[in-house]
Amino acid sequence: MHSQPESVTMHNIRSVRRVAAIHDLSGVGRVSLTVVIPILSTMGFDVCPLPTAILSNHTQYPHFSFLDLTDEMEKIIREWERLKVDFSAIYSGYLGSPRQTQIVSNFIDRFRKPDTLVVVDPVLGDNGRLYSKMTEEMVAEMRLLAKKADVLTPNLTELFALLGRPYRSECSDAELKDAIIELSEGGPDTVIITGVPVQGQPSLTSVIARSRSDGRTWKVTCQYMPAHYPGTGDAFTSVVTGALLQGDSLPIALDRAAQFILQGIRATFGYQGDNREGILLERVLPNLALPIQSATYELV
Ligand code: PXL
Repeated sequence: MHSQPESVTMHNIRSVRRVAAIHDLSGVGRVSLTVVIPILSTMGFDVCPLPTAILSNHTQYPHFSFLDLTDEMEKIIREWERLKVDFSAIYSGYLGSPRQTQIVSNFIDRFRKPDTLVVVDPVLGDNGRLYSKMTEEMVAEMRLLAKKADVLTPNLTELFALLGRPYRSECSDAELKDAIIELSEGGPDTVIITGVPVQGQPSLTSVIARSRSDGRTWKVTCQYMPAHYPGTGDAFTSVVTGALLQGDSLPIALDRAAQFILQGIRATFGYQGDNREGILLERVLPNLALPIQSATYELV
């Protein structure tokens, strides 16, 4: 009889690297795992989902079913430890309960190796408001988890929530640079703020990012389309994660992600549809295999 190998890593040539993806599974609305898995698979990674909750649809709809998987996560992690699975990246997003932040934090402690990329998307809210299931307790817990990240990707709403300050949509680049420096103190090396309006230019939007170890602050600007699609933050951070794993520099990773989101929004915007269903990801996924042709990044 052929016995099962104790370890799934020992005797394999690991030409495809693994990413642990810690997000919810929402059946309708193209957010979290239904966005993260296709993007990172297309970019060449083996995505291992550690689901945080199962929902009928995301929480920007007025009603939804919600199965909290907090207890199951601990069982899954225990089995992954027995299998000695190794991950090139650990990437967390929407969490289903405050206790899950501690579970993810312990997971990072147990599975992180010197070259593991830890990406935390502190999914809490958008447009100045927390999502319907999010509480102040979750914000406080997320603040602790954020410290474990190599790369943290808040939108403006999440940035101010993590800093414990009132939301403002109008901020100068210098103010955001200071906010990033504050957030990354004793925490993430790289902070990427998404969805930053460009002051005085309503047709543009931007991303501001800084790496503490590198000391430079980058700004990527692209056209703003006047529509809100859920899941674009998940798509953005997924592309950044894939690009960094592929060896891109931070500004090129930002440009690839920003351009991909704009392509997705453009593919969708021309139709009269329900924006809550997100961008037509299926139409633009193949673009991820194309090399980047131009970049907009600048130093600020
Ligand atoms: O894209 C963020 C997100 C992820 N997961 C769930 C959500 C949302 C945003 O609304 O509701 C369940």
